[in-house]
Formats: sequence, C-alpha cells, structure tokens
Amino acid sequence: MPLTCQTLVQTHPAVWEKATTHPFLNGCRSGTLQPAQFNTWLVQDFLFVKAFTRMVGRVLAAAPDDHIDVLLAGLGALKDELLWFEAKASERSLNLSTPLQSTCQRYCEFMASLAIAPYPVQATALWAIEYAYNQGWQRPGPMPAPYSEFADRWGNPGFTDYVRLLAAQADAALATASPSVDAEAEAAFLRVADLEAAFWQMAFASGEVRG
Ligand code: HMH
Repeated sequence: MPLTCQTLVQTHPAVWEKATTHPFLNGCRSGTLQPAQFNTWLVQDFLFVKAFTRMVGRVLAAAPDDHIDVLLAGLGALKDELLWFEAKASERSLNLSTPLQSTCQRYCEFMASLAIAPYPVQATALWAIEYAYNQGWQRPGPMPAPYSEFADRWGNPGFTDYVRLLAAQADAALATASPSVDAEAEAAFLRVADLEAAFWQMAFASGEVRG
C-alpha cells in the first residue's frame, strides 16, 4: 500500500495531537492567554510565514505541471497573508524587525533544507505544515475576539479545501515514490509535528507572566 497523508496521521496520532493542541490555543479560546504571549506568536509567525512563502516557491519549482495551479493559488493567498500580518502587527504597535527566536530559526532552517529533498517529501511537508494550523486553530472550538479572526484564517472552509488539495497532491507524488523516499516523507512529517509543538511552546513560554 502506498504511503498517504492520512496514513501518516493515523500511524502517529499522539505526535499529531501534540502538534495541533496546546495551552496557547486553549488560552485563545478561554480568553486567558496574555497579550504578550499572543504578540510573541504574531511576530514570530510573520517571520515564519516569510520563510514558508520562500519554501512554497521552491515546492512550486519542483512540482509536476498538474500541481502548479494549486501552488500558485497558495502563493497568492500568502501574499495577502503577509500584508494581513503587517496590518495586525501595526494595530498592536509590534515591531516586525525582530530577531527570530531559536525555535522559529530551527523551523526556518528545516524548511530551507527541504530544497534538496525529492518532490514527494516537499509536498508532504507542505501539506503537514498547513494541516497543522488548519486543525490547530479549529480544535478548541469557536474563539472570542480578537482571536476569532486568527482562527478563521486557518479554519475557514476555503483553507480547509486548499489543505485537502495539498494532501491529494502529496498522495499523488507518494504513489510512485520508492521506500526510501517514503521514509524521508515520514521523517519530514514527524519533524513538522515536533516543530509545530515547539513553536506553540515558544510563544506560550516567552510571553508568560513570571512571578
Ligand atoms: C508555525 N505553522 C506555523 N505557522 C503557520 N502560519 C503555519 C504553520 C501555516 O499553516
């Protein structure tokens, strides 16, 4: 049986759960998150998305012809997203010219490292990165202001459809992949999951009120 995105989640439920649930997200839902925690996330995620956009550009460069449309649409949405992050940061008077925290740096380095990975591995990692936010922001349930806008960005039906298309493209690429490429794709999935959990923890811990 060929490896699929669904198999990856089913094989590693605990790892995926850790990647997509966190006190940070529950704190958005309950209103107990501190603004400093949220603002740390906002600035670091802007820096992440800039690096992620470059990664999607590289995935596009490696993609077969019939995958170009979906990736171009994704890049178009990322153009809007970067402008939206700038607007959100400006509303909160946040400085986006901030150094990357080490966890964000590690995630960006991982994305850069995918440049030399086979296309099925790149497509799997891209799907996992988007699916993590698609699920993570929806899992706690409806969020109050100001977080509802953030939850909706990654939880809206259009984004959910986009993530499904990314899964279908990754599955198509994996369908003809060798066992060693499958193993590399699985390792990339697990790496994304770890980095996602660490990213939430980075924001949650760095904005924490200390006594
Ligand atoms: C850390 N993972 C992180 N940030 C994002 N914006 C996404 C994924 C997008 O899906």
